[in-house]
Amino acid sequence: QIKGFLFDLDGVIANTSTYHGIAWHQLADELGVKWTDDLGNQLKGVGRMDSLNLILKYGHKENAYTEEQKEYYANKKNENYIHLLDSLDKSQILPGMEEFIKNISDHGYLISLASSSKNSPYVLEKLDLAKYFDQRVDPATLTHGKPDPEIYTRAAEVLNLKPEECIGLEDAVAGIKSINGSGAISLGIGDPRILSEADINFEDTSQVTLENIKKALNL
Ligand code: B16
Ligand code: MG
Repeated sequence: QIKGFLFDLDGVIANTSTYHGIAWHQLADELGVKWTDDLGNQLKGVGRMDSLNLILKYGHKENAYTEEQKEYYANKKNENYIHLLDSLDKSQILPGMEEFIKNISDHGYLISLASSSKNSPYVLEKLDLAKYFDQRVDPATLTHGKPDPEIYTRAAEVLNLKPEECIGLEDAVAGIKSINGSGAISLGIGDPRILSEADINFEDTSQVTLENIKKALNL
């Protein structure tokens, strides 16, 4: 029986994944690493330093910078990202997501946040959605980021639920792998060819309703 929902934030609740993409693209240009859609997809859902390391690896520059220089570049990306968040408001909540979150909350499902982003509390407040969340995982406390299962295992645990009693929602390949590893049911939002490992898939957020999920899972 499903008792809880575990939410990714960027690309699932709000279109902030676009802003992460813009900020990483800018940094890749500065580092002389060629930006591709494939690189962009690899970075989705992956934490800040892991993302920088992926970019450097992609550009065959994994040993080009000291840890201190990498800190500098990671901070620079974050400052750019936060700047892009200045204009963030409720209009950037993805179609149907506020209604969906409100509906599952009204139906008594427990809700937690499994975002890799250290900016997620700020983003949820800005979107006025923090009130719906019973718990959240602080990504700073994780040993391993997505695709490791730790964040989704913890997201169920903080609700006092087993992963098997939960559905995790993700727009990223790394995130689907993380959900699957935890034992929760994975719901992919986006291109099913990219998110092929998801248990169930919806092309976009407007299709994410309790009714459609129950139908897809034969519940
Ligand atoms: P920050 P999610 C992830 O959030 C983003 O998808 C990813 O692009 C970003 O690098 C990561 O958070 C870390 O974010 O630099 O703000 O701590 O998709 O897990 O909600
Ligand atoms: Mg995401």
